Amino acid sequence: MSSKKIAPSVMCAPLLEVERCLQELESCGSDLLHIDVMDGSFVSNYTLGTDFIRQLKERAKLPLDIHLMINDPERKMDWFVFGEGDYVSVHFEASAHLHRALTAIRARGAKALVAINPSTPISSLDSLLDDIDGVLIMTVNPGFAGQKLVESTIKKIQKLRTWLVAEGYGHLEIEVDGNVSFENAKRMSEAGADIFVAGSSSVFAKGATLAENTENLRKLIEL
Ligand code: S6P
Ligand code: MG
Repeated sequence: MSSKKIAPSVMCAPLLEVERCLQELESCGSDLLHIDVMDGSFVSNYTLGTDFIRQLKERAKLPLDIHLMINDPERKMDWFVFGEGDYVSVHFEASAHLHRALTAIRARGAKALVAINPSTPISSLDSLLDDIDGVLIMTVNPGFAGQKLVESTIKKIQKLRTWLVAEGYGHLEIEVDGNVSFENAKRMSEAGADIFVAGSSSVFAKGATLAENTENLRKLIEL
């Protein structure tokens, strides 16, 4: 079985049809549900919130992959419902006390990931490697769906994978988020990405069903 995971981005679903989308995503082989949380401060947008996540957690069969694009996440971890087997990412750029946030995530049995923006160097992760289960590489600047890939991030994925292996942390997962399109996904996979956030440029692309798009994406990321 493949270790590559597809994480459809729920903010890209037609929000009044989330229930139908969930059923389709669950039956067509998605691995995680990517939930974008934006606070209007760390990024210039608002998206899915605490009540939505609570209800989703009760209903969803797949693990959640909560991407917190919020300032000072270490003060807010109790606001969010998650647990064993879920993934939670906090941004390096958004916290002065990252270890507190990471410890709180792991204490609840979830996987703790650090997210880094396209301009944040991978050396920022140096003192975090023992405290994380993976790294979320933003391949666009966070805030919106439908953006164009920041091309230099492909090399960054490869550099991160090489560095993690050299440091003895090759088991950490690399997640990519932003314009993970049918054109870009294969290169991201070859560079060493494990988890693929699938939004408007793949799973939710117009003209085909969620199942057809997921199958196409799966073929591209399997190496
Ligand atoms: C962006 C957010 C992402 C988007 C995803 C959309 O700030 O973190 O998770 O939902 O990137 O996918 P696409 O294919 O429209 O870029
Ligand atoms: Mg995201």
